Amino acid sequence: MKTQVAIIGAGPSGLLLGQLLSKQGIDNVIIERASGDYVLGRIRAGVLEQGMMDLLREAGVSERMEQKGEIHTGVELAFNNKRVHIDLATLTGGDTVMVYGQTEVTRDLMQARSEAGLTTFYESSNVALHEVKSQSPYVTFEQGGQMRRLECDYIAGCDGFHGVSRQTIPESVRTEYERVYPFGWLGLLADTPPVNHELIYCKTDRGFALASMRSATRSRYYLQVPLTDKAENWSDDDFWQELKRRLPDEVASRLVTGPSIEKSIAPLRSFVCEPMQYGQLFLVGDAAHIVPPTGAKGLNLAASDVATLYKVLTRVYQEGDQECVSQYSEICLRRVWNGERFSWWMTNMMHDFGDVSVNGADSATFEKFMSSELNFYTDTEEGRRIIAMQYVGLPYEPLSVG
Ligand code: FAS
Ligand code: PHB
Repeated sequence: MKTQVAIIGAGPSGLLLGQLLSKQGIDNVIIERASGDYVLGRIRAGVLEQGMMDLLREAGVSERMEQKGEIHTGVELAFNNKRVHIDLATLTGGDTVMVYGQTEVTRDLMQARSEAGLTTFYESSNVALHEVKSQSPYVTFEQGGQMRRLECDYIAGCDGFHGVSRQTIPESVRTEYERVYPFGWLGLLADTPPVNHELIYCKTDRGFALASMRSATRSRYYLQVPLTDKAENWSDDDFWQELKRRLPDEVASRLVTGPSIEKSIAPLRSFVCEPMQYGQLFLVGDAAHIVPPTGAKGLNLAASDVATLYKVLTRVYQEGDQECVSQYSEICLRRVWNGERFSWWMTNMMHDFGDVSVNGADSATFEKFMSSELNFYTDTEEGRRIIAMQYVGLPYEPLSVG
């Protein structure tokens, strides 16, 4: 078998890249470890930046997003018994975010790929990347009990944090940067009306909480929990009671509770692998970087990587420009590190680090620093503008002129 671009992973990165390349006539095949249903069953991101909305429109898969997604012009931070509204649209000159779940984005992309008759090998095992430094790399994998070999020009490693692609870059070449946080997020999905029309990020002395949503009838909530916690240790009622303790009183008083349809704990980590390319292999999205979800950046940074790789490969195949290939990693990392810093900063400001010392400061001292930071950036319009600019997403980086 041969294709132009082999894509490892059918999460949002792989599917979006495949769709964009296909619209430019660039042949691609996706190799995915799990089943399509399993991929759809993962409940993850909920907020899309302007750049991702535009990319989904360019990919021709935005119809349901336009119908079912909700434009949000603001977001709230609640702390020290006050609620601060960050007016995203006013502070950024009109930029907004879209609330539309990653599951729906994945569903739209899967449907478009299937309708276009593009090849996706689900439930593939023993995926291995070969000769990535040569001009003729290839991928081997097992599918339906048969070993397969896919010849290609380039490989896009869109296989997430636990994938095989990053491991294909020799350790001597890779530099990995990491911060693991001493807590996780317990997420709950319920078919109940959201408690508020905008997202509320809550900092309390009991820990962080986030009130989000998927639609007017489906809510998504998160609680900061210790790393030792397990989702099965939390009954729905325990979750709702604790959420009420962390929401602002007026908001908690109107919380509609109901049975959970999903409950899971996600660990929080900041992680970046440099470089994001090696020979004909490009790392995309979570395969290269992870952020704590406090800044709603994970899925959105994956999208900006996809945009850059799509532009590079389109230039290669349509203009024969090989020069731009070497720009990929540097261009992606400039925006990735901005997203990493914002997510780390929001996590430090909004969470309770308990008695864990941070950056050499004991927890009480660190807490004082962070409270001052939160007040400084929310008390002034300039400070709120800095938060708003990052939250809606910084502009995508252009390729330098070839
Ligand atoms: P993904 O991990 O989504 O997809 C990788 C794909 O590759 C998967 O389908 C996997 O099965 C496949 N794969 C793995 N190894 C393979 C192999 N060897 N061969 C073939 N295929 C392989 N982001 C936010 O913005 N907000 C959130 O609230 C949020 N919550 C999250 C909660 C959790 C539990 C996790 C893990 C992440 C969360 N994220 C969130 C981040 C998340 O949305 C990612 O940024 C997004 O899924 C990135 O998409 P991909 O890069 O496609 O990686
Ligand atoms: C979500 O709705 O899942 C969500 C929204 C914003 C975040 C994190 C998660 O920052």
